[in-house]
Amino acid sequence: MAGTVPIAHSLGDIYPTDELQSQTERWKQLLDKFWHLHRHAPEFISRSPGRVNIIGEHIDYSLYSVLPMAITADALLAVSTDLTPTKEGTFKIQIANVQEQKFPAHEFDIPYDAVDINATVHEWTNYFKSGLRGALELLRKKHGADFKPKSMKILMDGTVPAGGGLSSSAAFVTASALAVMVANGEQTVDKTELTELAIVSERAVGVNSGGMDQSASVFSERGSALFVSFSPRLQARPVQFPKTNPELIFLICQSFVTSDKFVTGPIHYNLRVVECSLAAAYLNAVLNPPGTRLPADASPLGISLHGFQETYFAITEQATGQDKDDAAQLSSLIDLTKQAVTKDEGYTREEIASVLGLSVADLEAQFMSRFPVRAERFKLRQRALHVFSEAQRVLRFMAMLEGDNPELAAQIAAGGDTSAYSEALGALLNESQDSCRDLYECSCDEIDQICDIARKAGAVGSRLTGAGWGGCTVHLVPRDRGAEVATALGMHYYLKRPLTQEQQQTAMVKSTPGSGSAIYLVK
Ligand code: NG1
Ligand code: MG
Repeated sequence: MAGTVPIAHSLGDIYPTDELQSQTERWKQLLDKFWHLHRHAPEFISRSPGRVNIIGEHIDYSLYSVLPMAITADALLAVSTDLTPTKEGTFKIQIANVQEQKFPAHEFDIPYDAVDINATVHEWTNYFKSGLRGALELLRKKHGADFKPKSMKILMDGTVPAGGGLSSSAAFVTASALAVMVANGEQTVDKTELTELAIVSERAVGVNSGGMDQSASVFSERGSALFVSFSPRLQARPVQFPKTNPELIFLICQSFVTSDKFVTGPIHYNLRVVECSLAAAYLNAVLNPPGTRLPADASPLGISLHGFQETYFAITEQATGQDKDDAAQLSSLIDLTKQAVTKDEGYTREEIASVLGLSVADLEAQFMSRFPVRAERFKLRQRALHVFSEAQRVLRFMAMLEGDNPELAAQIAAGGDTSAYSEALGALLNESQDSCRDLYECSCDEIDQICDIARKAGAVGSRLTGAGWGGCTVHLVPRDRGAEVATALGMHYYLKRPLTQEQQQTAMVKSTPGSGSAIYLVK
């Protein structure tokens, strides 16, 4: 699904009808505030949404396909370009946030060719700068090394909660990169180029991320989930849910346990990325014939579990003449991992290094130097088993959405009850949650509790969404059970926590799939 970022002509192009009034009010406030700050209107607004992941958790950086959807919460950047002369060889960025207390305004004089980002301090404008840096690299590639970036005045308004698992970061980085492209005269912005540069850019903020969030933010279309694949290259296409009876809705519920990847990366997110790469290298060393090179593909660390799958089956299929489809390959990988990676307690650096034929220093340099990690043991068995089984669940979920299902079609046509189908979809989400909790260890007590409450009240599937260790949950709920689920969560979870009024209001949202990045030209 190639294409360019759309120009929105009205808010109705961006938001669903039931949100038009509140969004119109919000956009008006953004424009007013911009005027108040700069005494002129912005030229355009760059918009990118957050996302919720339906299924396929922690497998994007192993280059397996995932199924997220955009939500309506988003990052908006109101922008004008600025012709005021600047210091020789620099351009100026003036950036402010509508939440000025929480996110103070800044001014930067930036050399044409060096956007400096200090990833060791947690500063909100780093996300803008990382989008800026990525966009400038692309612009320089297009227009030559002596390209001079424009100065910009920016006012940001974000409604995706930060650290809440709905990918405020990808929304902000993507909207920033898009804003910089447009401010510098790009009439059209290619979606794939924008996504790829946002993926690489976000790593500059200190998180070794996969590519799901940025893809969902850029490519999503209203009313559809998005199937995103990363290998052999980034591809995204919209996917529809069948019209079940009762209809299915997504309920997105915050845990209000904040998990900040920037702070906990070395023991959580970045460590998992490293464990997956180590698992791929380990499997390669013990299962592939000596000398077989793993493809150094687009994985953040150059070696991915998906890359291992490809080499392993290329070799065995050549030897045996047997062809396996993806699902069968994944089943074999689960068996092979259980046989070949036996240590439940995990592997030390020394143990892994000796299997890979490396010194510990080389192992650390190769796998752990770009992003720091802290661990005595690396749980290769559990992480690989999660990834292979989760990749399989994505395939099963997709087959249920898109495969031939005459029985379901007949039930839908006859207006019959399709609960059995919905429950089977939900079961895959529940299995995903179990695997995240037990094998990947990225859930937490509060998330487990929320899932439990929701399921008992009628959700057919409940799981964490995004990185986990707190953050957000997603629930697949038959519409007629939505109120019950919300009431149960209110009573048994939210009322028991000291929440601010704002938190109470944003704790649960019913979400339909939203639209992706857009530019709105202010007349
Ligand atoms: P969150 O923390 O929800 O933004 C992260 C990664 C994704 C993916 C999920 C887990 C970033 C920007 N995003 O999402 O790429 O790996 O965790 O499935 O780091
Ligand atoms: Mg994020």
